[in-house]
Amino acid sequence: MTKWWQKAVVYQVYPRSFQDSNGDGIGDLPGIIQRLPYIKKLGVDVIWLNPIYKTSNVDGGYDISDYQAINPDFGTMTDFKKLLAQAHQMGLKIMLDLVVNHSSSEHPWFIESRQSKDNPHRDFYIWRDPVNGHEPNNWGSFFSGPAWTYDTKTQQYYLHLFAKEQPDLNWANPQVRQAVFKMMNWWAKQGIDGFRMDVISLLSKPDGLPDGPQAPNAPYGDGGSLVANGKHEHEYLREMNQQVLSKYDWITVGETAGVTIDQAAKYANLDGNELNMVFQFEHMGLDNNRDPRLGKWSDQKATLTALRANLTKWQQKLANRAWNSLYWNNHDQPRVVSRFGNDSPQYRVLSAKMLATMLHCMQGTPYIYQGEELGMTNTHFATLDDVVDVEARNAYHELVDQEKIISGQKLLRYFDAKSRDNARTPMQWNDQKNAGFSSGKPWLQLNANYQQINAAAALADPNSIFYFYQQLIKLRHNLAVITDGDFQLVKDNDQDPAVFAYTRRNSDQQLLVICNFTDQTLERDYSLVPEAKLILQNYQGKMTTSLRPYEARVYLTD
Ligand code: TEU
Ligand code: CA
Repeated sequence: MTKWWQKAVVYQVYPRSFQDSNGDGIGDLPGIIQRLPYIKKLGVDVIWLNPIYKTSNVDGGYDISDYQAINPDFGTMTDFKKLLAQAHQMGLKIMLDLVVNHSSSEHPWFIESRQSKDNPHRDFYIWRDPVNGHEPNNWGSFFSGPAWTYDTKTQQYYLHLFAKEQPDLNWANPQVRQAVFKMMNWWAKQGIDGFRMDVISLLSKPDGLPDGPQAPNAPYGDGGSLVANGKHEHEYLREMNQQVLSKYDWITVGETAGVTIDQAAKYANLDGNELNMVFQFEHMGLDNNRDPRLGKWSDQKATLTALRANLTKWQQKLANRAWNSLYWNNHDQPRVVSRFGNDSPQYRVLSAKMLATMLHCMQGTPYIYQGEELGMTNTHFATLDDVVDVEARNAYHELVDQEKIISGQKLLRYFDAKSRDNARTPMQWNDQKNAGFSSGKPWLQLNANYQQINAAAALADPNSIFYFYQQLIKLRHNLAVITDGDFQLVKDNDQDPAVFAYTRRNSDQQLLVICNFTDQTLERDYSLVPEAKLILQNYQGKMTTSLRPYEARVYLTD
């Protein structure tokens, strides 16, 4: 039986960058309330809000100092309740971000924990003695530098897989798990509709915390690959499911860096005793640098062949075992039209629609990141001063200043392609002052193209990317085959370097999806049956026999 969240489409809001209501340059909850009609108009079912909790804001709110309080920059609990009530009234559900692999170092638990070795909260976190005067192992943090910080007060190191202000919680401690489950049940009582779970695959750390694999000349070893999908991971999630999730008709999605198909099949198993679905990351790593020391920092382009092979694998190998999530973008990823499409004025709209078609006709629950429905593009970082995000700034410090692996100029060009700030530039509402985002100075520089690319222009243009997404969402709601059909590549398409063509089929419908990933006009023959109806295309006017640049077509046979 189809679950409601299998037919749903989610819209992701990054509150800091969505809509400022009081001129302080920071997006806020009243701003989101103002924009609910816009989100409703798009036709989505669920809104996912990035963290809205009290935070020291070292990592965009992913360093939480009180899980049950609202970040005052964003408003108050009253504002949140108003947002929830208004969204519900409009038929929109709200899912929150659950960040419980780590807390902020300003969380009272950690403030207590670092006081003394026998503090009742000591074991809420992961403390170790120095080894030969050094860190307990070779792990590097995902945000550069070592994953350990020495605390002079108690002369031990604490573990932080992310920034040093984000100490990892010790999930092996049942008190930690109970405290988290209690907090989740409290949010359930407030009436929320689900959680997106931050780096949930990293909860269970390996016994003995051994060194990780270390690339030649790399400053640190890779702890992440040892931690991901650890020994007790599924035990913890099943416990969470029993004590919290099973009680509510929620939508839950785990952010699971390093997840394989077989692991995903466990996290998102159809028995429903863990999560509904996970975000896998393989397609987000296809354009990584070949030098492992540079990781994601690159201006490399993924080939269609690699992208298709990857997405096809996830479509087919998860079918009837678990449920996929579908995404091109989020607050950590560069803008899809710049990354996998073509953001030149000539092809931006066409290629954004093509990419949307490719993703939204697949099986899974699609996620749209704010501004994706406008075809917002990557931005440009002229100097390091323009770069705000902790991941990029720390990387610059380590790779340019300390290790001298790359020049500053080169790394800035890689930031243009990959920095998380690309996703976080303020939402472009109109061509007025600060794009209608704020009457004050925005916390992060706007993308310079807001006069051309903005919501007001999109809403006034019947052929805009916005209305194209609206059509795709309607299609999903109306055509069962998009939810339940099987997925097959068109014959020999796996060899095609330029076109992605697949079918979706159930017992009474067939969908044929054809996407030209290039700026070339191409000749292809997919031997269409005469009954096939063209139900969606990204060009207006007369059909041609050849595929035009970035052309996308969807045919239905029933
Ligand atoms: O991101 C997890 C994660 O795997 C990051 O390494 C992320 O993929 C990376 O920044 C992309 O280069 C989650 C959140 O989505 C992210 O915003 C947080 O910074 C991070 O966890 C820590 O909470
Ligand atoms: Ca504000």
